[in-house]
Amino acid sequence: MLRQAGVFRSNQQVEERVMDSNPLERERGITILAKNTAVRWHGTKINIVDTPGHADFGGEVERILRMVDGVLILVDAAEGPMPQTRFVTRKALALGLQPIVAINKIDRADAEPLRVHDEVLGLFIDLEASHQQIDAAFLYTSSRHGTATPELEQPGSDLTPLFQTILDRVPPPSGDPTGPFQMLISTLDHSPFLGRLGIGRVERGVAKVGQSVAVLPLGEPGLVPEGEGEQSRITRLYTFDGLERIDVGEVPAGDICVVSGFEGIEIGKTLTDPERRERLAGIAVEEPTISVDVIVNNSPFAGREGKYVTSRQVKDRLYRELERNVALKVEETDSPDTHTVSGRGELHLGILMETMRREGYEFQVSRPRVITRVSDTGERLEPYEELTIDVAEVHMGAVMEKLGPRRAELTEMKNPGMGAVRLAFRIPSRGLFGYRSEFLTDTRGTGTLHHRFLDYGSWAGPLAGRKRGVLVADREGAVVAFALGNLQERAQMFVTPGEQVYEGMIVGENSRPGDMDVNVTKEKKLTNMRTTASDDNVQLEPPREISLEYGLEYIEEDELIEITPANVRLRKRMLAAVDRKRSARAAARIADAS
Ligand SMILES: Nc1nc2c(ncn2[C@@H]2O[C@H](COP(=O)(O)OP(=O)(O)OP(=O)(O)O)[C@@H](O)[C@H]2O)c(=O)[nH]1
Ligand SMILES: [Mg+2]
Repeated sequence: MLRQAGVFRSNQQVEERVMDSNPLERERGITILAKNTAVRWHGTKINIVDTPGHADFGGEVERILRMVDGVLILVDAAEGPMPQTRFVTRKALALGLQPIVAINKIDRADAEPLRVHDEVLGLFIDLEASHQQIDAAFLYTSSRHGTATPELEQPGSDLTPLFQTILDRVPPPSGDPTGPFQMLISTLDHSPFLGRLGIGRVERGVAKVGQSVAVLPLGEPGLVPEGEGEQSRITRLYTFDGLERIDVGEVPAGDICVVSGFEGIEIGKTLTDPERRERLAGIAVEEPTISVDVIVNNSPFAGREGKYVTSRQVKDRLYRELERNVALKVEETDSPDTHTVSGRGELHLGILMETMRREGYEFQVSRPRVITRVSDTGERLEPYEELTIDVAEVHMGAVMEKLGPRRAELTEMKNPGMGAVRLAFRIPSRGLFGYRSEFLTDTRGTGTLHHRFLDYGSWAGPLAGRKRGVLVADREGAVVAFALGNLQERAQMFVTPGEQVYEGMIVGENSRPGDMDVNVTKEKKLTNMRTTASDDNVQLEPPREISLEYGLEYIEEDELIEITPANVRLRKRMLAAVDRKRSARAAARIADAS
């Protein structure tokens, strides 16, 4: 759309997914933050907000939906609507927005656009779309080839049908440009020169540089008494144009703009004419589903690799994140070194941690806990996810056997042939903790697994946890190949020779239940006689890579992830082996007594 609307010069080299500008977005190939752009088509300006599709970033979608008058829903012509499509579509339909459906990637060899068309209609009906919404325009597109068509029999030659459908179907903004100024802030940004910036749509009147404006505090919609909130002047205004921001003098109702001049601006706040202090409804964001504790790093290696390590620094950073990450929550705990951070899923929290680590922060994280709710009838509820698994048929038995005790329910099974199956389950989020590593072992690393938040359902009762124990280093030192060579027969190692470890650090996975303290720094005894040269040449299996998100899914309650700019380590909360033994004995005594 950017290209065909003339945003780029004809010979300009443009990278793919040009709006996914943040480094983590480029690395992972997913959109994380919602972003604005705008194109012109035959004299009409079309503001476009690109949002993430993944349900974990649902807060990004919720906060921008108030800026738009319609939605373009992109569905893959082979995969059909995914669980995350359901989430964002439900949000948009509930706000009464008129959808346009683009069934994209029709160039794929395995595309089945007609089947997907039916699936999308089914989804709309399921989500209780209005008659008008069900009557949505459907287009078949290939963004790779830059084509759109309303009829599959007549292949499109460009995106004209898409632009035309947007002009025909999306109503122009309804705000009255002659009324008193009013605007809702949907996004925050920051400029080194101008400080805090607010992004949103002018709902009424005109925003003008130099104009005096009231920033109303958050609260119920309606008139706000004099004296509440702050008053300040608009110092700069920008509108969107392609990938640029254009410095302008004024912005009329209906257009989306960036304003500067207000330090107290927050997402969901209303800016108004000081003479007409009328607050708009704020931005409704769903509650988080999982929490972790973020703890100051107190491992023996604390402070070695990070720039920001103190409790104050970590706390300030977490609170700063709240300003723009609207679905996140941060709470204090009894300990000043620990904050509870809650979000929409492991990916939501994982991305925050990955970002902090790249900025130079060092900290520790606990095992995630699900956030339970109570239903209207007083029943305890917990979050459920949709789990999609692709495996070879031969591994299906192992997968089913493990997922049963984790309370997964098979919802769909497809057999596209060639010995592979696709399985879909509904499973409590808790049931997934620790499953990924088992899955990889059971499928010899050949299976793929995806999961997404679905909804809240009945509490599933006690669930099985991680099946295997871990290997724990029993002393500090550098890892030696010889020691790994001896251990790898009964374990999958996480460390490589030369790496520094400390007592209480997790260095591998036991092939059986139960933890084991091991010495990974043990050198081979030196003898006078060398028997064979091969003794020094141990063949090591490659270690398991421990990523941050892997760690979140893997660890148990008595373990932590230590996150630094250079490393992700797993550790026991209690580092000294003697302490762990004593506490295990005490726990056993209590269990015996009861
Ligand atoms: N074959 C084919 N591939 C496409 C087409 N459009 C996009 N892709 C590919 O699909 C992949 C995902 O594209 P994205 O633009 O990141 O998808 P998205 O929906 O924005 O993803 P999220 O923002 O993470 O939800 C990329 O590798 C694209 O190259 C198409 O028309 N045909
Ligand atoms: Mg995207």
